[in-house]
Order: sequence, then structure tokens, then C-alpha cells
Amino acid sequence: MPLRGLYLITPDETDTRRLLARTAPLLTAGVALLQYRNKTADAALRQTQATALLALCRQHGVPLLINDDVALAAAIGADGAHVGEQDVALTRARQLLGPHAILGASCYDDLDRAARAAAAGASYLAFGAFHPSPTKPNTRRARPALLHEAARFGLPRVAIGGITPDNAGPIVVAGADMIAVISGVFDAPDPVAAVHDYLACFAGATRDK
Ligand code: TZP
Ligand code: MG
Repeated sequence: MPLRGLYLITPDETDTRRLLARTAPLLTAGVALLQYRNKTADAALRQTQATALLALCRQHGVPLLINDDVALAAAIGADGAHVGEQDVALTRARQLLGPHAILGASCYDDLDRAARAAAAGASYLAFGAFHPSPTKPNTRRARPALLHEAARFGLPRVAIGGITPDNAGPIVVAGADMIAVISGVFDAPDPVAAVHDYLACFAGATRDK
């Protein structure tokens, strides 16, 4: 599965039925990859929600990654995990998940971290935030040129942070293989239409590299 297109990340949602109802139509709308992220759930709710989302993703042929919790990803047989600098080390995550899992690494605005992540077995490198993020307001900021520079690692580049269909174009042109989004889809008046709008940004863009 090529890592290209829209990478949807779930919002903090405590109601599991509502989480599934909000996510299901988006998986048929053209999402390439789903990440389960819930910063407010306890371990039991995370397990419940991740397991339910995995079944939904399997129905729709969309891979599911688990944010932060590599052990949970391994336990439920998810397609992979996404880790940041506060999480388990990438080499350990790769050991836990096995050689075929998708292992994502948050690299923020840091090309040195990206180099280490690539050497440790990351499947893709995530950079951001490219714009102020309503979901994660106090996070580091990245410039689109960073995506161009990160081409040297030879891994798919993911861009995150405040990305909307209106500002995604230059980020795709700068080299993003995937756009990772929470609020731009889940808070949109019509989330399915928002997915289509993001996909159009890929269709219309000519990349620098
Ligand atoms: N890392 C950097 S910004 C961000 C994360 C997890 C949140 C992205 O959410 P949104 O709503 O698409 O800005
Ligand atoms: Mg994390």
C-alpha cells in the first residue's frame, strides 16, 4: 500500500459508537490511512475503541495505526503505530511490531531526528505543525521547505498541523506524500466533502521533488 494521500487521525471522542459513526463514512470517502488517537481515554477505553476501529478499518480495507501505544497496536494486531519523542524508542517499537508493520515517527521540525528515525526503521517521517493547530495549539512549527530537505531520507513524508484544503497545496508541492488531519475533517460542516477537498489537493499538485 503506497503511503500517499489523506491520513486521517481520530479526535478525542469518549463515545465509542459516535466515534465509529463519525469515522465510517470517511473510510469510504478515500482515506488512505487511519490513526487512532485519543489523548483523553484511559487504557481500557483505548483498547475498546482501537479494537472496534480495527474491525471497521478491515471492512473498508484501510490500514489502522495506533498513536503512542505500541503495545496496544501489537496486542490487537493493528497495522502499525505512530510514536513521538515521549513514546517508546523507535528501535523498540520496531521490535515489538515486527518488520512488516507501518511505524510512523514524529519528527516535528527536526531533520536530525528524522535521520535517526530513518535509521531506526521508521516507515514514514512526520513533520509539523505547518499551521497553527486547533487540536494541538502549543506544538512546534515547521516550514514547508523542510519537506523538500527530508526527501533525502527516501521515506514517505507526512505533514501535519492545522492543514486545511485551502492551505494544503503548497505543502503537497513541497513534497508531502500524506497530509495528516484531525480538525479539518472532523470539525468540517460536511466531513465527507472535506475528505474530497483534501484529495483534490493531491490531484492538482505538481511536486517539487
Ligand atoms: N501534531 C502536530 S499538530 C497535531 C499533532 C498531533 C494535531 C493535528 O490536528 P489538526 O486538527 O489537523 O491540526
Ligand atoms: Mg505520542
